[in-house]
Amino acid sequence: DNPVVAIVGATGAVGVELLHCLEARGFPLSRLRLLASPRSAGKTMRFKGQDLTVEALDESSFDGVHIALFSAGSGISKRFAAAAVKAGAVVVDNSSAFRMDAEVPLVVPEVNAAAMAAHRGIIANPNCVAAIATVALAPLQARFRIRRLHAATYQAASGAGAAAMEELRESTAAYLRGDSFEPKVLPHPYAFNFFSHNADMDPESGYNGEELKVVAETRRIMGLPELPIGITCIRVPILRAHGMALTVEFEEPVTPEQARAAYEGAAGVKLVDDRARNYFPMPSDASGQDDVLVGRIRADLGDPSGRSIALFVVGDQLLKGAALNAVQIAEALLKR
Ligand code: A2P
Ligand code: 11C
Repeated sequence: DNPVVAIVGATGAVGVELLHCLEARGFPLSRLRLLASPRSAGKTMRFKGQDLTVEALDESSFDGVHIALFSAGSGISKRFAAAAVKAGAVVVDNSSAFRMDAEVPLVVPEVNAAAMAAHRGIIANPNCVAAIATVALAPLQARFRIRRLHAATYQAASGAGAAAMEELRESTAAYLRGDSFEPKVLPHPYAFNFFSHNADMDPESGYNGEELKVVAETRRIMGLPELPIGITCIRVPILRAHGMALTVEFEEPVTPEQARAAYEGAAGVKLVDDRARNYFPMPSDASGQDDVLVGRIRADLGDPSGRSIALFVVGDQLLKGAALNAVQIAEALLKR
């Protein structure tokens, strides 16, 4: 029989995309349960032409559930994942709650699908930057030995949830009307502005929580626990696709042609690298797309040794950065 699937946080920015991914990919399920806060109980959401009613999440929500897709923040995951596992469900958790737990695999199927086998009821879905970056890096890692990474990110509103996407729309409209706008979700004016990522800053190191997560998770997914990674994460006024400038240093010289060739037939990526038309990855093209767009592949002029390649990557934060990756993990679970 097909599994019963539950979405925890079904009404959120990622939750809505989970519903879409399950439907669009024809995920074989016998029943879909939608769980959210009591505020949303009784609301309906469309799935395969039917209205499904959202239920308030509680400890008993997981009776009969086989796969629980969690995307309601790490507090909810910490509180309810154990109840779901106890009820017999496998949890695919989109929060950061368990990502660095040695007993919980952290999985991007194109990169480290084999890690899933060791799960004990919970599989962690990575941070969106880590997921998108590792899909772009995996084809290079498969051919060349990576020894250092530098990343600068351009992160969309969706990473901060549905309310941040609404704040981008509202503050932009207010700006264009000439009205003042008091930020409620993000800490700084968002319209026609960008700022250092809003995750908590570690005053000692000068890095914010997002940057520290991306470093730790990228190392773990790629199986390179010591990889030196320099990173700057920035929030930009874009709705749902994250961009990142990556500079990858290898153990041996790698030409741009060799790097480009590594992407031939690679899973989950699409080359957008047209120098003649100055056409490279953009959020407007990546939004709504499953594939991560990779382009601007060139020698890094900052490393005259020829060992470093620069590239620009854009991926839909809500899809490969979150919902799609979780559904791919669930699909892989069914195959096993
Ligand atoms: P709700 O819409 O009822 O508040 P986002 O990341 O877009 O902010 O979404 C967060 C998701 O987590 C929403 O679906 C939200 O539901 C859900 N959520 C927040 N708090 C709780 C809670 N206490 N119990 C269950 N779901 C919650
Ligand atoms: C952002 N990546 O764009 C973050 C949000 O580790 O799941 C998601 C944080 C995480 O703000």
